[in-house]
Amino acid sequence: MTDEPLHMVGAPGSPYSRKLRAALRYRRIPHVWITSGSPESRDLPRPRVELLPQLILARDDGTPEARTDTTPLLRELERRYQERSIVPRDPVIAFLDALVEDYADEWVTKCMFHYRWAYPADTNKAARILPRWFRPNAPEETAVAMGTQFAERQIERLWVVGSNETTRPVIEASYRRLLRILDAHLTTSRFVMGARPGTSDFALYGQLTQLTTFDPTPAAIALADAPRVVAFVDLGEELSGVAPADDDWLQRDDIPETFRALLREIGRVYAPFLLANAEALARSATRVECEIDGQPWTQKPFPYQGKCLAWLREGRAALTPVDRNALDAILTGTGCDALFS
Ligand SMILES: N[C@@H](CCC(=O)N[C@@H](CS)C(=O)NCC(=O)O)C(=O)O
Repeated sequence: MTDEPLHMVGAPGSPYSRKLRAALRYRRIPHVWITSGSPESRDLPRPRVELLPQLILARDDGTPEARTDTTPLLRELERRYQERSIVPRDPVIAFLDALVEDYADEWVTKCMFHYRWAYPADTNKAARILPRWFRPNAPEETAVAMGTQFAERQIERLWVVGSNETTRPVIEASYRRLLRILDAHLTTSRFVMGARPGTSDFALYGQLTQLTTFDPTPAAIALADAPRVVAFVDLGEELSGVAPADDDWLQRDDIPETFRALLREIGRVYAPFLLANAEALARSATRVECEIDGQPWTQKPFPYQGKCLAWLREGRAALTPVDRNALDAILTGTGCDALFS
């Protein structure tokens, strides 16, 4: 690997950008942060799909390419950089880490999007601040117009991520439970994946940077219900000084009850959603209609989350029979096992 710093394009209000940046910092991978829309971003290669964050990586022939999607990007960085890995050695623990990462990226992000664009106080703040990150020197009326336009566009997309009057109670109750579950787990464990952070630590951190610090409504709930989680997020911003040891990961024969509680939460909300979403996609339905946590859930089918379920199933199938049995024993009774039956 060259020592050339990697160019990363992101935005402070993008939870996945925060996820990737925190991981690069922890892993001490040389990088430069370029704010999306800034003059420095103009000459960079464009990605196939305009998503944030983007990481400019050299192809085999050395030409630069803008890559997106933090989950495969973190695995690509594991191939290119050996030190300070964030993927647990034990394939069973690595699978659990990937499952929690997926839950953060695809379910907790519903909480993030819901609170930001369903609550006027949060929408106002986002509309006032987000455009100024992209165009810090824009004239006042331009910044205000951009804010209004961006908010209208995101509010229209609430239905896509599944935030609506039917799903509101399910989303909000799951956010509050997550705070309590993380608070309990972080009372006995420095990170979600043990005494060193895994990919799921950075995925949860990414979404929680918005929920516990930027968006006023969920931030007030986090401060009141789980100040330990708020502090965890502040610390996650810069972990390059952490000194991980090889045996600092969770151990498969000693899974803490507080981590099982997190698996049960995933089994309670994300697993039933993934299954119903896949079923709706399979019959080309225009709506996902199911029950989550004993309450009705409805939203547009989400193709990318159809892939997420397939990747989880491939990940489990790729385990050795011994490891798969060990994993299934851990997942039994959590509701996550329904994903693989
Ligand atoms: N699975 C992707 C999700 C990336 C994503 O959705 N990023 C948001 C910003 S946080 C985005 O670019 N949304 C497109 C848009 O708002 O047009 C990842 O993990 O990187």
